[in-house]
Amino acid sequence: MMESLDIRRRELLIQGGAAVAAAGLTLLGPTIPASAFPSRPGEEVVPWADPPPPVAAPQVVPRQLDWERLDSWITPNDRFFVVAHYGIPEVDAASYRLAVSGLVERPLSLTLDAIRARARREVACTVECSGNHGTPWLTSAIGTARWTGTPLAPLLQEAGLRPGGTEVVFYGADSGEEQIRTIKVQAPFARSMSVADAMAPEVMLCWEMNGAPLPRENGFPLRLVVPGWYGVASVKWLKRIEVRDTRYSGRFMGRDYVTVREEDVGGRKLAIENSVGRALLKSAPAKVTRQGGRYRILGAAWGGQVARVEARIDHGPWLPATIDRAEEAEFAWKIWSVDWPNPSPGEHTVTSRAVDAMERIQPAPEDPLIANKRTYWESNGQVTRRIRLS
Ligand SMILES: Nc1nc2c(c(=O)[nH]1)N[C@H]1C(S)=C(S)[C@@H](COP(=O)(O)O)O[C@H]1N2
Ligand SMILES: [Mo]
Repeated sequence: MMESLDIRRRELLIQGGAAVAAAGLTLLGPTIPASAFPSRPGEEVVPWADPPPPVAAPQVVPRQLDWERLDSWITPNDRFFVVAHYGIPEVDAASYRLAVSGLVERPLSLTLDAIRARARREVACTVECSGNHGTPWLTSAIGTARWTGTPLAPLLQEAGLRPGGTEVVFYGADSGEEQIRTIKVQAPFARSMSVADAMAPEVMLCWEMNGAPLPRENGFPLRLVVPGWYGVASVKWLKRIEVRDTRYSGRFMGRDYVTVREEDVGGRKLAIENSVGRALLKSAPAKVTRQGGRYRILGAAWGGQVARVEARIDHGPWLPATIDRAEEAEFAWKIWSVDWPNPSPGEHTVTSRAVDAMERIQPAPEDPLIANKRTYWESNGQVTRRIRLS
């Protein structure tokens, strides 16, 4: 039986709507569908005037989203971004085994069939690389998919966590040569989470993406999906899960994907470092469209409990965006749009900002959170795009 996290969420929304209707409220006014997609008849995309430069590391990032082509809540597999730090390994499904080892009562070695026979779940979630918008050529390392798999927590429970186990390490089948101080070693791609974080009900082992087997580049035959975390947590080509009693501090925990930010500590600037983890509140304009003489801006917002989104043109006032309620899920981006009435010809900028349920605002580039950062990860500052209108 398929239990879907976003269906449960939608039921809640429907109940909420029913409560409003029952109270006889007409807050919502006439029901004008606020759907952003499909595009309206005759609507065309006005291209951005600031296309990103060529990708500096095409082997690591072979594909990114095309914001101007964003026309669905779900990103089709062949348009989904790919990040592969050690190349794209070919894993043989027939001989594949997932090992569960370390501080467990019963180490496991599972075939794909055994994993696929477990409780089936689906989660719609957005995956964003934490380097996205941190460097000019990485501005579209994001996508949203329906991931199908099985929850991780019951599997760890079956293996039996031994007392003292505090950390769960996820190893991919891919590895590469790393220079660490004076030595050179072959190191696997790996990430770890605390036992508490790994046991969260939404963490899943997935073998399908948007109803198809995982594409090779997105982790075939099995990947971890950690909703609500930056993409780096969702280990692809998953080979081994190890429970330990020490912190794991491989390259992707302790050297890369580490935010270094200067903070004022007693009048001195000190560099404070943190390993990238949960996704941060963010939004970006996706595209500007024209339908006859009418313009609108469409975008996405994600990485937190997005309550509302605002957009501004040039240095004008922040305009409230309409969030598309047609398709929503707890861990997936929200699609928003704003009408842009009577734009003047010439060059303009378009900026957006998301606001969360606690009224926290996506930071501006000059906010110390962003401005004092010395590494490019966790670049959730407001995104400004340039456009030229005729
Ligand atoms: N085994 C493995 N898993 C990995 C990576 C990797 O290089 N190797 N890259 C990570 C990073 S940094 C990101 S952003 C996401 C990207 O997922 P995608 O390629 O399916 O879009 O995968 C993560 N999982
Ligand atoms: Mo990433």
